[in-house]
Amino acid sequence: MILHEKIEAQLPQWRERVRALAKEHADVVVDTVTIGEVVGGMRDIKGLWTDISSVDPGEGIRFRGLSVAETLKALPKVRGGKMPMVGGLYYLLMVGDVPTKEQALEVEAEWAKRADLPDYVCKMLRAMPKETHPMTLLSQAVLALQNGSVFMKRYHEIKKDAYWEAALEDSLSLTAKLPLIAAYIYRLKFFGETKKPKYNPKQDYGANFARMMKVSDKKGYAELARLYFIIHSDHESGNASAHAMHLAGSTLSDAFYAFSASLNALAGPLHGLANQESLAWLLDVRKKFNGVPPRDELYKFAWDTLNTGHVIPGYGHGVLRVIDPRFVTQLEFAKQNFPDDELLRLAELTLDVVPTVLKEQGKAKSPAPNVDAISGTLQHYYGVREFDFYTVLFGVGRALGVTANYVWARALGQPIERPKSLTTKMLEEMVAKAAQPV
Ligand code: CMX
Repeated sequence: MILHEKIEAQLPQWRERVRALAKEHADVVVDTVTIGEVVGGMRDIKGLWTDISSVDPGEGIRFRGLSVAETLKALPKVRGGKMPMVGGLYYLLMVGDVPTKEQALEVEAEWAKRADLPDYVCKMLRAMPKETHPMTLLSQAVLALQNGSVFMKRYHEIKKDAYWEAALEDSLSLTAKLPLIAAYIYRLKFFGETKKPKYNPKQDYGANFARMMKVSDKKGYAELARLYFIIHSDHESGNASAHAMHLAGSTLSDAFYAFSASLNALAGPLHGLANQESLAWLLDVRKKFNGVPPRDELYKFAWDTLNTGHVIPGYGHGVLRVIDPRFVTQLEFAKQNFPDDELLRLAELTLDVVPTVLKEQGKAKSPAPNVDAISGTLQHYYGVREFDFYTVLFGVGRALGVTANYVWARALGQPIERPKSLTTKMLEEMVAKAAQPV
């Protein structure tokens, strides 16, 4: 398998680099930690290590060194498509190089081989109460697949050096099944359909997903699916879903256990849920004004949101200090494909008004839009209007990045994660000590 071959070829060199860091430079100081950071959710503490992606506050995400725009330009496309094949992105994340079209197609073919959903998983999903949240169903389905884990089966036979191979096997099977699981959940939950969708090996990941979702007679949902999965794949290691996967995986839980943990973190309103909140805010505006309001009315509406103690969803970011390039790419996609859509015009007006309002309020460190400010608008246009499903879409994309991290963490022998905790009293003693004259 191409990913196996390409990763294996790089391992001696990577392992030597890691050995040198761990053995010869272990005492070099990376960061100092303040009490503010400890009580502030460990924000900004440099304590994780990954080569899959990195986020620069002034620039945004880079996948293996490539910005979003560079990634979309460099990766191979299907014939007639403008958005890259998701298989090419997975190759880039796993291997670190831009693939040729043939290499991207090899990953796509590998997924097609593994894209089947056991009947018992569908049966389990059907047995769940109707009101179960789609994210619960997704996490359950992933966990239900755990009994097929190659890592779990081989664990006692293989040496540490070979863990990554079993991890890769599981990651490929998991990512291959996710579009089927997500589409099955969508059709079951919102339309009562129980028939299992079929993956077509002649279509790529994005086209398969779009067809299985059966959402739209408008052309272009396959292109949006490709774009959506690619830009949501990774955002370095410290975000909650990536970190949850890494932490669970560090105990040598297999990829199914670890990704279910990742999804459970993604399901929270402070993480994966903001895209639906953002669309809901835009729809509220549209309802109140019966369309796109004049600028001054929107300005007032935004202030009203802040004055009632709420945040304006889709704006601000924990790390980024510029417009999120993932927002920019989605806005360009929308302008190219449906420039006259009313909700898009409203999202554009919001882009003009909300940063001004947030700057005037003076609290948010960044008044710029993030990825979530427009992703719901795009799904809405193509007919995916069931808000509860949006985090599932995020989860399918996120699997690509977190499994690449998981495979490399095993390949480089990253240990079980175990930061040290302190009690409140210990922190207070540190404060008292720091206040004493020297
Ligand atoms: N609307 C109103 N107030 C905002 C705001 C927004 N969009 N963004 C930040 N603020 C406020 C914060 O609530 C905070 O207020 P308090 O001091 O009263 O607690 C203050 O500005 C400072 O916040 P910050 O340091 O700039 O931002 P944080 O790192 O604390 O939070 C985030 C980041 C994303 C949670 C925040 O900007 C927010 O709530 N945005 C709206 C929700 C959203 O879009 N979330 C999706 C983020 C995308 C992602 O994580 O991928």
